[in-house]
Amino acid sequence: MSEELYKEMAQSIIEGDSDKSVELAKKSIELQMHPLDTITKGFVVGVNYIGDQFGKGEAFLPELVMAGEAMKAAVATLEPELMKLGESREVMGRVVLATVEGDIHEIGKTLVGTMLSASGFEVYDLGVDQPAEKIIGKALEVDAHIIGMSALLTTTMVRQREVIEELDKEGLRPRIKVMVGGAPITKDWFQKIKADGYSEDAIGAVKIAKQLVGKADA
Ligand code: B1M
Repeated sequence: MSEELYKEMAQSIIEGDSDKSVELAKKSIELQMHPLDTITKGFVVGVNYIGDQFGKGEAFLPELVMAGEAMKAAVATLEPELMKLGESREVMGRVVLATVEGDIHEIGKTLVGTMLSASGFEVYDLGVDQPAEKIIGKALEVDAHIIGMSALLTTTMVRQREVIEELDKEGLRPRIKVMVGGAPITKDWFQKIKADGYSEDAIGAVKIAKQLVGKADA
């Protein structure tokens, strides 16, 4: 049953059909399916397929845009369910979150933000295409414990390093810790740019953020 539904979810993204993806997201809620399974086993399969096709020149920009919209709509429908997963009452810390300058990919970053909020972090999500000065300025304004940066393009991941260099220049680390993520981000890159934390997915991001504020699960 769920396998069939996961396939339909992936297909709705491949077809860029936002009405269908929202309908399926609602159905998964009715069926009390785990929202993270719905995202990773269903919708993400579709968006990855379109991404691969686009990379091979077998899908075009409008298809990528429509798939992105359908994915965004599905994740937004699931957001209240994702928030229920954490139900943490303890305040864990403040996180300034952004997709770096020149990069408008927001779905993964938003998912990470939702999971952090659900786990008790106060999240200031600046959105996409955010320059270093805006990210650092906000972190100082709210006295953030963590800056979280997402980058989906090999051409924009270098912006993560620029923010870290700027923080170091201003002597703001280790007071402010830096967590990085996004599809092209690897352990090698995280070590190379001397970030404080890195994760491949939203669940991992919560775990790392808790470690960074000294509140890791026992
Ligand atoms: Co873009 N795009 N895109 N795109 N797009 C990729 C990234 C690409 C790999 C597709 C491909 O060619 N195969 C490719 C990048 C190639 C490269 O750099 N090597 C690419 C390209 C080329 C482009 C354009 C340049 C296309 C063009 O215009 N010619 C353009 C760039 C625009 C720009 O940013 N300046 C572009 C545009 C777009 C859309 C706007 C159409 C759309 C985004 C819509 C939106 O966000 N509102 C889009 C999409 C949808 C994708 C793919 C298909 C899917 C991305 C996504 O949402 N994934 C993507 C291919 C792919 O990644 N498979 C692709 C689902 C999401 C849940 O996963 O974002 O990886 P992800 O987040 C994960 C983890 O990475 C991690 O946790 C999340 C949850 O598990 N994570 C973190 C993310 N951030 C984190 C932060 C953390 C920790 C973990 O700590 C702070």
